[in-house]
Amino acid sequence: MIDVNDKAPSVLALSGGIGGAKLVLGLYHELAPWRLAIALNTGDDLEHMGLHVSPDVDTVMYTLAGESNQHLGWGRASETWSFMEQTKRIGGPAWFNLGDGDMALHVRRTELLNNGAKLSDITAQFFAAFGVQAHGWPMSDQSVRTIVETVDGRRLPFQNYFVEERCEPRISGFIYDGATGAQPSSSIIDTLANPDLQAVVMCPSNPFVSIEPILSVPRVRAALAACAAPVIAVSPLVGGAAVKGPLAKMYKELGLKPGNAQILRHYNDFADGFVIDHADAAEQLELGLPVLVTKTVMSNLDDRIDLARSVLDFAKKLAAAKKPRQMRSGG
Ligand code: FO1
Repeated sequence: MIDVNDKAPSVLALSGGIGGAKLVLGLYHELAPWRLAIALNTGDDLEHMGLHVSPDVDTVMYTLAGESNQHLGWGRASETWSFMEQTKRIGGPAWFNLGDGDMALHVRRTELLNNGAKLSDITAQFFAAFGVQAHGWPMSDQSVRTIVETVDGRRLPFQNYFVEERCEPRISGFIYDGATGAQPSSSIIDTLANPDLQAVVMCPSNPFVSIEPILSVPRVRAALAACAAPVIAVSPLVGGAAVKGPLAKMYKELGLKPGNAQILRHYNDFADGFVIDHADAAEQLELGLPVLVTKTVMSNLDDRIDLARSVLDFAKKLAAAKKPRQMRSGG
């Protein structure tokens, strides 16, 4: 019997990017809404035209509110673009598109931040305003920004790499600028320590630019390693290629063979189970931990819900075998 006064989440998802938001939606439909919490990547955040924009926060909020732009994968549905048209007309930056409705979030978020509000409190206000009952927790209230290092010696803020330069530069590495001095979200740390937590889900996002920023915040990795609930990682790769985005290209440019063994290296310290697609079933024997082989490509809402259900069932199976453990070295 669910105690409706107990709003503690039973599942914590770590999500960034467009792929991650798909599974978050499946989990949102599968669980009682308040039972889902999402650790949100803010490494993609940027200051643009004096505004603080939090893409991965907004993508999850729009997705759970049923207002996401299915065509673009980001931003809101039935958006208009007068602001951008008029911005270009007067010589403003054209490379990063801010929709008219979307602008309300950026202007209001910037105003509240400038008045001293915390990003986590602002996000809770916005989620409530959009009728989203899941808990959306930015990984930190401090600034942690993903910087992409390129082989020609540049350090590109993430959106300049991803949007302005369309992921074309050859990369040599990543910096999570600000991570060492950042405090992790206390909600995330407390939830990971909650013995009633039933599962942690690493959503199928790009590990380098959507999940590692969250893991780079001090104490997050240790909290995951000490978590009593099963930690399930869902691979963003199918057949060695990223379902969406630049992941396979990143692996190649780093001299690494794109594949599930590589994905797992990001999560070795704490993953209890790994979910891969049927296309990669042959790899399961070499991965060295319990593997669920299922359909991980999510083309519609049913796919999102089915994958969420499979992941939660897998976690239940692993929960019996799970014992708290110390953090393993390497990773
Ligand atoms: N992605 C683009 O490819 N082009 C854009 O102009 C763009 C603008 C934008 C504005 C707000 C926002 O929340 C997201 C936006 N995105 C855009 C997507 C964004 O770059 C990605 O969703 C994430 O940062 C990657 O996970």
